[in-house]
Amino acid sequence: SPYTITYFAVKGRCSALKIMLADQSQTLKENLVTFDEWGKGDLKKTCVYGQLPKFEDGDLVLFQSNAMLRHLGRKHGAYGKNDHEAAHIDMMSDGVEDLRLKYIKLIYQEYETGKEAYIKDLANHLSKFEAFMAKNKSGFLVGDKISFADYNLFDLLLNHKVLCSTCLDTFPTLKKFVDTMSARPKIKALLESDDFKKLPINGNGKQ
Ligand code: GSH
Repeated sequence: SPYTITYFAVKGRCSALKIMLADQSQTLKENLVTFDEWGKGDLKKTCVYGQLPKFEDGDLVLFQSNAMLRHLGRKHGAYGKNDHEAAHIDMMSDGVEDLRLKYIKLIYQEYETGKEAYIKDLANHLSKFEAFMAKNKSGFLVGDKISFADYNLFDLLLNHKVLCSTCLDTFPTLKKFVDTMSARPKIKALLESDDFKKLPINGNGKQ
């Protein structure tokens, strides 16, 4: 497969993409960048927004992790069966991004002072995904087929289970979703692989 990802040795913003590619039976070449190497600045200068991850699909070079998810969603039939579904998939994935940004802010800016309040407020956010998914009945966010928004949500829920192991206990649909996603054979194999397990979730050791 022609896919290449260039990123730091963390799960971070690449793990949803890796889960998706594994589940879709696609191989991915990984270039790991150390923080020392990044600090030299040469690679940074070549990045459209001065940041990683960088994704390559043949001649196509992409920055922005959500653009990568959408590109792969389009290519691998994980972006709904019509425009109506695609719009809802966008809506859900943008909601995942909103929560991911809050999570990243907690991890990198206020872990010591903000964790308790974050966990207290978390149910308010998770309940929105719970309600939307529960209405759909298929076990996925939108339609009856897996989409990039499902992979994105799944990844963020895994991170939150590490932050707070009980956070899904009051959300049966999300809990079942995480269990079902984790049991998909190719996802299970990825999550249990040493290459994946050895990566910390975040770059500062907090989780
Ligand atoms: N919105 C971007 C995306 O989704 O790809 C965010 C990218 C981002 O925050 N990259 C961080 C980075 O490159 C690592 S996760 N930090 C190093 C730097 O900014 O110099």
